[in-house]
Amino acid sequence: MTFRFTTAGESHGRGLVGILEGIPAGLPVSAADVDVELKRRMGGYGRGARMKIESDRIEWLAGVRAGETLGSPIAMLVWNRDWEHWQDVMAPEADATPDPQGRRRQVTRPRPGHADLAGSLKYDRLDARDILERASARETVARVACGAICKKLLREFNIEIGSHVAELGGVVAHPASPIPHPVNEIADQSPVRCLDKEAETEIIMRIDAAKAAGDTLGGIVEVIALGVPVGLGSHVSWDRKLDGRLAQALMSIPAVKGVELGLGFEAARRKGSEVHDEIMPGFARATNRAGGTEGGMTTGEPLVVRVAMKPISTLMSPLKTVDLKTGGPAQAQSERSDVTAVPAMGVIAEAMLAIVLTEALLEKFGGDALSELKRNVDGYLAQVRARTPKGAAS
Ligand code: EPS
Repeated sequence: MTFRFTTAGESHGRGLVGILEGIPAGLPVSAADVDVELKRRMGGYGRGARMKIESDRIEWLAGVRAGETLGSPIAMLVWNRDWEHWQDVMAPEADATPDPQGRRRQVTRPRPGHADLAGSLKYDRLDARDILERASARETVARVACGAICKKLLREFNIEIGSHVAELGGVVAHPASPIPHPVNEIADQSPVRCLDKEAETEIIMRIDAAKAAGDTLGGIVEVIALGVPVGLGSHVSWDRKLDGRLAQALMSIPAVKGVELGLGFEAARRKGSEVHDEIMPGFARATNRAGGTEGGMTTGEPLVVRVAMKPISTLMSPLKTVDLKTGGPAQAQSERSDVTAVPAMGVIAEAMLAIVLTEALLEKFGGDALSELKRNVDGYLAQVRARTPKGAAS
């Protein structure tokens, strides 16, 4: 069985499409299951005016009938409400923009940090809008829609994914330890999805200050998956290692610059005795510094991934650049944008984690129908239980 996931759509184009193939037949799904995740993604203190225009909701295009998946590719559409204001700029027809030099709202002063310059050179575009419209994080709407279906599937196996903001604008949160669960029930109450109230207040002040200065802020999100069975992914080949696949998927989120599993970079500074998680009777672990993988496979412990996002590269107080039209020095283009999107990035990271785990689950257990997949998972869990020393949780 092939699992595939792709998206299409430009930020100010007609809309966004997400396509997901390989989800077994018989999974109950509703538009509300998806829309609730889209709404979470739209939130977060520090977002710009665009989120007041949009009201993201999916329309099913394919793959679902009578509230259940069919096993066929699932296609979902989200209209861009802002398209209304951009029709003449973004129209697909040639006669709407007869002269490429005469296009409206051209971007010829590439923003340092954005895809503008490299993309314009690579794709031989004079107007960097041809690049930035797709490079925009608006695309993540479609990722979150696909991730919502994956989350629904994972929940059938008691796998639950959540996230919280661990750091924003240089303010480090100190949440209670262990992190309370379900983490999203608490994180979603906070305007910056932070579990530490004191840090939340400070973060909001920093966002306000950055906005006043025409600047932007980055941060770190921790994403957690509970209930993941031992043995997803594999040690046998580089491209089957789950940690590598997670890193790729999370690093692909716009503006993400770093991904750590468990202790991450900190593990490199410690002795082995302070890093590895001792195996206790019943195969329980004394600690989970590995963050839930060993040898490219899940250990059965919570998956704990930290994702670092750089500050958004559209600055209202712009940096130096070179004008693509004149070749002369200029100030980078300023467009309406967000001061920070770190809280939203957590929701997107949850979606990407759900997509990677779904792919790994389907590749290990197969199944065209949910019933078949469940039998396969149950058989494997019974096998693992049989090998687990008595009196222990498995
Ligand atoms: C983005 C710029 C802003 C963000 C956008 C990502 O959009 P606009 O230029 O329309 O104000 O709001 O994010 C979204 C639209 C979204 O849905 O997350 C960028 O340049 O990446």
